[in-house]
Amino acid sequence: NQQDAEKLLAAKEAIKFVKDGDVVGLGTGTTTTFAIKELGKKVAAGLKITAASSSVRSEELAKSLGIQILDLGTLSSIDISIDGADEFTDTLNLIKGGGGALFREKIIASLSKNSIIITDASKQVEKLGAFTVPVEVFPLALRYVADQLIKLGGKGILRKKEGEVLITDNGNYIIDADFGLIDDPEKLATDLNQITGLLAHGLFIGLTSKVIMAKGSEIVSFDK
Ligand code: DER
Repeated sequence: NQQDAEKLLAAKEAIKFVKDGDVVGLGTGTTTTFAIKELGKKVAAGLKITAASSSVRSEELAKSLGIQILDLGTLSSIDISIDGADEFTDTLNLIKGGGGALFREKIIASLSKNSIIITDASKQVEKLGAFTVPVEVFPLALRYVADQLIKLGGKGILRKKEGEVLITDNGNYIIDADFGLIDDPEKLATDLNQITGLLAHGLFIGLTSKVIMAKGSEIVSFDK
């Protein structure tokens, strides 16, 4: 369908920036899955890269395609990362975490010299916040974090999957917090960073080098 065609187009555009010897950060989600599959083809054709993954599922896909996976905890930098987003603005602020991998995704983005986000046309927004802000919560802080979110104006819902509370790859919970449209995402990000037990949130501010959006058969890039 049109959205999948856009995701593939954006993915193909992003991997043009990957070169021999790169350590590549792999994101998570349906758009990034297209990019990992495209990278697998280039590796099979001789591209020499290593990679670090933001989720078990992305790691398993990459390994199945012959991409060598490194231990993220040993890396002092990543040359280029490719990931998706749930929302982005033309100032390159993002909401991420729809796929539940935001903690490792944020580690990868923080380590990346070049952090590329790929999206279909549906992700561009004027103002962040139509999508809820996912936060990764240490289980023993669940009630405390939920109360702090309410104080910040965020009504949180514990994320479930097939009726069961979702447990992330890191053994934590996710709360999806509805702050409504966010006037000052930098301020909210700072406030969220102060909450003990809130391990990561889906506001990615100042972490992105480029957004590659596919709109129909066109590519639109947004640069820092
Ligand atoms: O969870 C994430 O941050 C994903 O990158 C998500 O935001 C985008 O997923 P999609 O490519 O399946 O829309």
